[in-house]
Amino acid sequence: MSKQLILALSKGRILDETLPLLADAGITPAEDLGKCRKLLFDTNLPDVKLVVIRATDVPTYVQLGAADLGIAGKDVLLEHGAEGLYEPLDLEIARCKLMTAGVTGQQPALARRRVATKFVDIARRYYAEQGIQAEVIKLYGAMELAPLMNLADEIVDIVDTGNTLRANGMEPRELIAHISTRLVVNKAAMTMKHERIKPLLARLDSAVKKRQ
Ligand code: PRT
Ligand code: MG
Repeated sequence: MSKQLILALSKGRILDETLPLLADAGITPAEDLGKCRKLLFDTNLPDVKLVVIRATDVPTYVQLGAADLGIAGKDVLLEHGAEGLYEPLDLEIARCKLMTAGVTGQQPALARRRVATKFVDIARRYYAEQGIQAEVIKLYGAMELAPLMNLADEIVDIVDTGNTLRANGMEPRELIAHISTRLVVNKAAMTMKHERIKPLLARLDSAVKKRQ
């Protein structure tokens, strides 16, 4: 096993909140992550490298050991299943809620409900637990559009301020889960590279605690 630790970061809004947290933990990329098209970066720590990838790919990289550690939203981890991963740390960034939502004032369909989402596994589990029959429709973006276009009766999506829903004539309905960003660790790496991973976890843990 390589002596380096690879930490996989989620691109996008999580990255924007991750970099200041890493800086608080004393971890800084050797180059500006935004500036170039590179995806693999050295850091100020000789044994830590960063890889910047699509959020939904982070659990896969860590699960299969291509990265030792990863930073990903709980929504992504819930949808992925995240077997073969430890989740030792809540980084408490990019907080939001996974919710059902529908057209404002409209009653949810009583019989079979059509639900548009990119979180198909989460949605199937949720509606099954509620004893609601649901036909889950996979979309890759702009879930808010689906009820307006009569593609679906309801959506399952991430809500923060609720502005996106309101702007599209929709309202939040049920809370499925509170979401925040988590640190995940490959199970084999946690054992084989424990001496290296332990101090990194400690750095991140104290950076999170310092903010509270
Ligand atoms: O581009 P891609 O399809 O990969 O996903 P994306 O564009 O949703 O990714 P990105 O970069 O936005 O980051 C997604 C991750 O950030 C999620 O997995 C969450 O863990 C976390 N997060 C935190 C959020 C939000 N807050 C958030 N508000 N992800 C998305 N949103 C979106 C939401 O989808 C909706 O469109 O913001 C809108 C809702 O915000 P409000 O404030 O209008 O309610
Ligand atoms: Mg995006």
